Amino acid sequence: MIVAKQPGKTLGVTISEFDASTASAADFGALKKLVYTEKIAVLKGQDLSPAQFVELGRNLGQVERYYQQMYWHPEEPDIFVSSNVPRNGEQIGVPRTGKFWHADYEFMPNPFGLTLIYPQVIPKANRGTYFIDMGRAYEALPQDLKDAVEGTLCRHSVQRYFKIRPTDVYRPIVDILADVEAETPTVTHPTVTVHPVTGERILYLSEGFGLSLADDKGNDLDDELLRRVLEATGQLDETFQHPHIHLQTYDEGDLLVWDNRSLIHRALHTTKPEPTASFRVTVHDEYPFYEGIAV
Ligand code: 7UC
Ligand code: FE
Repeated sequence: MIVAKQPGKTLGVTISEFDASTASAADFGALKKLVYTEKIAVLKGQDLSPAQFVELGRNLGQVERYYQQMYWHPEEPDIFVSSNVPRNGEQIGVPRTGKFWHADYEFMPNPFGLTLIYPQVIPKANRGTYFIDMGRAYEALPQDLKDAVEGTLCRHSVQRYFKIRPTDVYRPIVDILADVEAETPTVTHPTVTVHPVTGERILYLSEGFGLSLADDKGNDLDDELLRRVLEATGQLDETFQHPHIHLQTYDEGDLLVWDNRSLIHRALHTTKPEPTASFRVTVHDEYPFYEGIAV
């Protein structure tokens, strides 16, 4: 495997000549190490079937299947499908996913450490993923904000971005919200987590799933603090020019593996819906999601 920096980018490396079918355990270990330190690894020139993509995930750890069936690939349920391209005239997966700042499974009690994205249909314009490294964003916080979030907790829920299903039509929205809270109750994680491999301190919150901050006893903190932290990290910049924001674009054959502990991301979808489809596999590696997590 040949590793190179991404020209003009402060985040991520490209890896050429990584063949998942012949890679050794040591190769998969080396790939994971790069993901922890460089945050994004772009495997170039991949040509994998859905089953081979899942197999690649299994070689990195325990694959986590998405909790909602409507996202599943029809033949490989361990693949989450984001697509607006019908297959045999039918929708597969869900269109326009992830168009908001978030970490994957941030609203779950035990999120996974690794996300793999394998774009299948890449539109010509305006398709990519924005990322913010929340380790660096924490490092860059003004001292008063660092002090203000120290020892606090953040509550997370999928409620604002839960996708209405065909079976939800004509149901009262309050009933749908109650179901969401019953199925995926609001979770609490430390606002500042520690990466189990790199030891970095990470601001673990997002505009999409972060609901509120609380002190260590669970008392609500002023919403203004959450807003200031979101702003300082670049998540409120709708022009996407904030220095913390990295845009990852895709070439045919790219397969991304990223550090879901320290990166938040946001899909860039075309305003005019060009055909676009991507497959996702998510993996628990051998480390806890953050130091001290109760699982
Ligand atoms: O449809 C979506 O945007 C999916 C989102 C609510 N969850 C992705 C995840 O892994 O947290
Ligand atoms: Fe996502």
